[in-house]
Amino acid sequence: MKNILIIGSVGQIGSELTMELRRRYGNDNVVAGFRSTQPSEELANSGPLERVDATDVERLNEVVKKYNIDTIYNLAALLSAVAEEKPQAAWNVGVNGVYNVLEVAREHNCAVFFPSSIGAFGPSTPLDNTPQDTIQRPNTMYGVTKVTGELLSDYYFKRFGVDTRGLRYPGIISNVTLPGGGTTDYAVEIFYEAIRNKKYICPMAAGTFLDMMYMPDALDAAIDLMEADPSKLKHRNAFNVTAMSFDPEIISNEIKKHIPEFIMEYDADPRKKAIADTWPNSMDDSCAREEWGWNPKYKLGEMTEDMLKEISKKLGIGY
Ligand code: AKB
Repeated sequence: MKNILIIGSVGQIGSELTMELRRRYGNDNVVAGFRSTQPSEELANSGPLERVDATDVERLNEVVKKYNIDTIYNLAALLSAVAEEKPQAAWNVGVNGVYNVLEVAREHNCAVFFPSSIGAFGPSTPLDNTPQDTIQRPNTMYGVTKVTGELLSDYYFKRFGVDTRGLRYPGIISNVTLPGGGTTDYAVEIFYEAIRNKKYICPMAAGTFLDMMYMPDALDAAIDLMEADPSKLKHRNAFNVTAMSFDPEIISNEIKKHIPEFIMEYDADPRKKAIADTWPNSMDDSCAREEWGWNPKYKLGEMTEDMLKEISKKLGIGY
């Protein structure tokens, strides 16, 4: 029986991952950890809930002991654009927090999931078909914390035998919780604006290709990796995973297939452009496919259709 703790359960990935884990492992076996943002009623009423902060190691220890936790999904982090505004806070959560989680995991024999990112790459990384093992010299604080988290997680596996596993997530597209402060947020916002106003002012520069993934695939990826046969894993922290790569024009044209009157104009945010220009155009995720069977279900067409349908339902606005 798995006893799971999610740190960051009210965030973009955490809110949906917590509910999916509860569906799969039973509500009582999945503890939703939150820090300051109030959890949704669904999250609060469906299973155990605890205030936990990755930077507070004593509290972390207490909760892990109380619930006899054997697996921790550590999703606490500041996204890339916010991390550039608050680099000290980003380091505290993204490095000190990760270190605390690994120490607690070592002491209590827990497995740990670590979400790295395409942000772990940098300007000297090959941009196309970015290999699993390549140059990682990011020039953002977000990237620095992600590379550090990958290295620390691998170190704890090799040195102490902690079962650490991680993914380099691309931009995640979801119709449930909005992202906050990421570079790839435009790929979610565009759907809300297309339905509300039939128009979107895009903060991403024309021609910027980035890897993306629909949330159902992002959840499967995390859970499948944690369930994978350890004897098959040649890598651990962290696997390249992607489902699609597009630039703003491509996603706008896909939306136009459903909403022909939709128009997009550009007003590129130079801070986001500076970050996105150092990230891969498209990653090679063949190691994830070979080592634990990664195989995303949603490509651009299916994702767009589902996003429009679900957001239209949620907003009560037809298209
Ligand atoms: C961000 O844009 O910061 C994240 C990411 C790709 O890690 N969505």
